Amino acid sequence: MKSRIYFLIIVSLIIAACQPKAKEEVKQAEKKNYLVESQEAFNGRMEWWRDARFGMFIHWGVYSVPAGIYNEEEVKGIGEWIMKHGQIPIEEYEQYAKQFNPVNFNADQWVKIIKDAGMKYLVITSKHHDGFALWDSKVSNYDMVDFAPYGKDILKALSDACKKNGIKFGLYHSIMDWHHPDAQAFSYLKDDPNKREDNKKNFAEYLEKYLKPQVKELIENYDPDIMWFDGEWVGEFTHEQGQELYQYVRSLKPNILINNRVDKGRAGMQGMNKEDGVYAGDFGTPEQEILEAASALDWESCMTMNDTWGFKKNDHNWKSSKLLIHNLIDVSAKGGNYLLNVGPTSEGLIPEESIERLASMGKWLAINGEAIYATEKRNGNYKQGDNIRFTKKKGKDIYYAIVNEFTEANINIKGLKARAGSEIFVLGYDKNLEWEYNNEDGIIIAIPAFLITSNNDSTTPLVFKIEGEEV
Ligand code: FHN
Repeated sequence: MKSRIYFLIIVSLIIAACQPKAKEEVKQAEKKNYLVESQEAFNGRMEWWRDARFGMFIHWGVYSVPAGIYNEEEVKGIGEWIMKHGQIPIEEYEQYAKQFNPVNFNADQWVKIIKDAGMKYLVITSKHHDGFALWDSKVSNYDMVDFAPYGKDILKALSDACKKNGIKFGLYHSIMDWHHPDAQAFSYLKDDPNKREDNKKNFAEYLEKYLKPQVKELIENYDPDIMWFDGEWVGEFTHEQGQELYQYVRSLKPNILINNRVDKGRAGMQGMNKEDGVYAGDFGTPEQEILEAASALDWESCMTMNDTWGFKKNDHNWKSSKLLIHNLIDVSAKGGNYLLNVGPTSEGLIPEESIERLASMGKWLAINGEAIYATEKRNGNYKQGDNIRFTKKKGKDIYYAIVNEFTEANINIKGLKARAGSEIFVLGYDKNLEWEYNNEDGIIIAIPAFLITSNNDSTTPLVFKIEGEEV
């Protein structure tokens, strides 16, 4: 009898031991490989982003408190790097966090500025390299709610305001972390070759126990449309970890978009290394640059309006509205997106200079937006000299010739043939224009005098809408 009982116990123990393994195996088999995706599924996921063309980048964090000044001296370089460039010890930098109290922050106002600018999405720093979290993290106390006097969750307010207003919501998240003890390694402290292996081990722990749980919080609590990683270049972060992070994020939200800096595939600032899909990431991220030519790959040029991402009180080197509008056109013609940065103050205000420029862009887009949004990514003819850029409406035989400046009474547009009998318009003016076509000169459009005289106001560049084909 006893031996039968022993036998039964042993059998049930064996069954119990096998049980979780079998479940684990099923789980493994079910684990989806998000690095492999059909073109159709990828196109579907990317659609809103490709149509959007124009988004706001927001670099906001503790660095807006010193605003470029440390020990009464100007620290050279970009504002959000002040901790590194000023060699500010962690405990001292934390004191700035204790003063970070943006009482004038108003999420609805920010989203209104975004909408009025004609932007369709935003990407804000949930955590920059300094490690400070803008949301109420349960993984760490080094955040806006637990560590700073403000005590309110910035990402909650912004994600709600975005949802309410139909603006897509993205999060910039730094892989490098100057604050976390296990992430110090080559990135911040002096690199000691004898400690490299330990550093890698520590960093792997930081990824598993800190970065990934924080990313999980972000995705579960704020439902972002984009995870925009950065700080991936540090030696202790590997390609395999990048692929794994990509898989992890997609497993939490399958239709999310992730930039290429989740992995090690950024090829310089142009950032377009896709090498047979070896590197993870849905789009390239040229920084402070616009690709030299059109590309059929997905890319987004991120750019500052002055010389810093995070607020610096003495940076007044603003780009003109005209240049910013031209950049947006140039990027769109080459099939990319434009992610234009603002660096709010520690009080929570977007600088006036930025607001003015965004308003001008919005004014231009309100008239000419159809030549920018939902235009087709293609490898075709995207420009004529420096003065003209071409875009094409998605899925239609409609082209836009966007002319920066002109003084002549006629304009010749080459590389396009207008459909016989079709009408050519300038967006914003309700009269069709006289035109003719010949093989040598292309489309010759007569420019009415009133359009030439308005050349310098905010309606320019002018957009000619042409139905036809490329030749
Ligand atoms: O080091 C950062 C920098 O502070 C800023 O966030 C930009 C934005 O693309 N990215 C990094 C450098 O590539």
